[in-house]
Amino acid sequence: MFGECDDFDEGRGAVSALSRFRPTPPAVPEPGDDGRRKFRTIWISDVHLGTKGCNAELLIDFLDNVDSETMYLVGDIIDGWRLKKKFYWPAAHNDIVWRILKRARRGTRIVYIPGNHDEMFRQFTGLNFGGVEIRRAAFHDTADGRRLMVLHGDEFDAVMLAHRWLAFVGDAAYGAMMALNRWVNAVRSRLGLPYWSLSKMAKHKVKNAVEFISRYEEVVARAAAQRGVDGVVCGHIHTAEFRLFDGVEYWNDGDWVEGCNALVEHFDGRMEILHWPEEIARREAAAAEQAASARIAEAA
Ligand SMILES: [Mn+2]
Repeated sequence: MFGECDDFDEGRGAVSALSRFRPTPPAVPEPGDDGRRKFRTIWISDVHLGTKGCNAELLIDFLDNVDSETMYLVGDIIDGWRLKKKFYWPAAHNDIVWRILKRARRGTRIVYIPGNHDEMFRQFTGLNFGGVEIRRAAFHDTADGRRLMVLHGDEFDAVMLAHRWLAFVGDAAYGAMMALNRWVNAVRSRLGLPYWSLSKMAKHKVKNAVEFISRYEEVVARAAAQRGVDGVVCGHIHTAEFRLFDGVEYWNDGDWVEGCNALVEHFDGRMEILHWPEEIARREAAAAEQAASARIAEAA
């Protein structure tokens, strides 16, 4: 399917290409859907299928352990930019698409709001593929009557101006810069030149990244306030967060590249950000405890 990306850009034939798409059965079979934690709503975004960065195994574990009436895919689910440059599509990525479509067939309402990395799907806004509704943005009414605007969040890039990439300065890039810093200064010292701190510059940039995120959250919340809603749900900056700006709720559902987070709404309207690696650790600890008490009961 994704080898046909050029067809997508052509527009023509793309709709039929997408409607013909059937993922092959999953490499990792899906367990039964009983015993899953049930939520009213789940939001996930920034999965970046088609890249090595995607934590597909963790996302499969998440999908196999939770269920909801409605699920929002808040953009950057498939990384079309990267796929066009280099085709990368392991079995686990297919398993995720299969699970999402299966969920739609089981009756979960699935709303897909493409982001900037999967913007090739934006041309299908208003259409429905296998029970997946494609929207540019959505309004979600919570169980306790709050109205939330749901969008990917790249809409604000123009307002945020330059240095967008700074928000993505990762540990690996930082570490590489530190190594480079050591090398540059070893050379400089041999040449009799004074120490020059690349790391200081880097730290300044990281501080800028923190400021960027904070400013972004405020810009998005203010835009939501102008639309007269109670809050906003977005993704895009790979930073799961809840903040209140003059009573307007800002929720970011995080990502599945670094944080592995999801945003959920409980049946009473209460919302929660789940950090899935922590949920797995908790589940494994509970299982170990249960196994231990079973052994004690057996011994008694
Ligand atoms: Mn994005």
